[in-house]
Amino acid sequence: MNSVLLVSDQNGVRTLTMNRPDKLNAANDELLLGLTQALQDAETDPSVRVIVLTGEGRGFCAGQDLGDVAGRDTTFTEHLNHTYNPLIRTLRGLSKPVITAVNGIAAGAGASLALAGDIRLWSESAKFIQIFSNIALIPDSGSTWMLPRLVGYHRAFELMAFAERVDAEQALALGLCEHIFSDGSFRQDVQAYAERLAQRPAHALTLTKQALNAALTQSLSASLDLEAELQQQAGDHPEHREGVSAFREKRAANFVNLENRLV
Ligand code: T3D
Repeated sequence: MNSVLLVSDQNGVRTLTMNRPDKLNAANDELLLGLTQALQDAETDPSVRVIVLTGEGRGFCAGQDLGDVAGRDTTFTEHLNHTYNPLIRTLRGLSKPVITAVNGIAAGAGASLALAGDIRLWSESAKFIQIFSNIALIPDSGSTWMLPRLVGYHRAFELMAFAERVDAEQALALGLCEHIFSDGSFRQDVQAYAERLAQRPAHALTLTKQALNAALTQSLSASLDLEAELQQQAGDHPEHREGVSAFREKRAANFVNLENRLV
């Protein structure tokens, strides 16, 4: 059977590949619910240190499968609450770093997904379209929250109103992605980047995510308090001892399987 979601593991990196290439990986319920479950599975699997989300073929994800909407017996609100919203909440709530590897066109809710990673890596031919207004819907799956925080209210509104096509160079300039890799070596470059991230101190990165996410909605004073609390948790962790020992011994720190090596 041809699965709508492919799952593979390599060197601490779990790659989830949306696999409906004939439809540019447009999302049906099977894909949305399966992806949410796969993210939860990755979170609880101790062998996974970094998660990569990408698409098969020339698309990353073209948003909602419009072929599925006609015969649907749920309202838009029910559908979002059942599928996209749990997916975005799960993705953004993961303690592990998520890389969205945008291999091709990201449209509609697919553009929201592209933004939702902790790190966004794009291929040189990837495109981003807040396409919802072309079918007279509003941006969803977190785009109204994420995009204005990245580009400001006014640019976000313009991108949404005209369903403007954003290419990789523009995306880099706008802060929608961190790096652009060549089309020809995209998968290998993403894997190499993800493996480098997987070598970093996982516990400290989890706490860093927690502090950054809280900072998006709280005061400086509240962030200072949270930093003081989380820094204690980081400082008490074996990763910190390994980092300091490595510095003193003038060697590279090894944060992987630390607990196993200490017992
Ligand atoms: O609960 C709810 O339902 C609300 C949630 C909404 C979330 C949303 O995401 S709303 C937005 C839905 N998405 C779209 O409106 C995008 C529709 N697609 C397009 O406008 C274009 O396909 C693209 C601009 C993304 C890419 O254009 P292009 O020229 O590169 O490719 P294409 O030829 O249009 O698409 C290739 C195939 O994929 C084609 O199939 P065919 O003709 O070869 O058999 C096309 O129909 C199919 N496809 C692309 N996007 C979708 C799709 N099929 C179903 N649903 C799609 N979204």
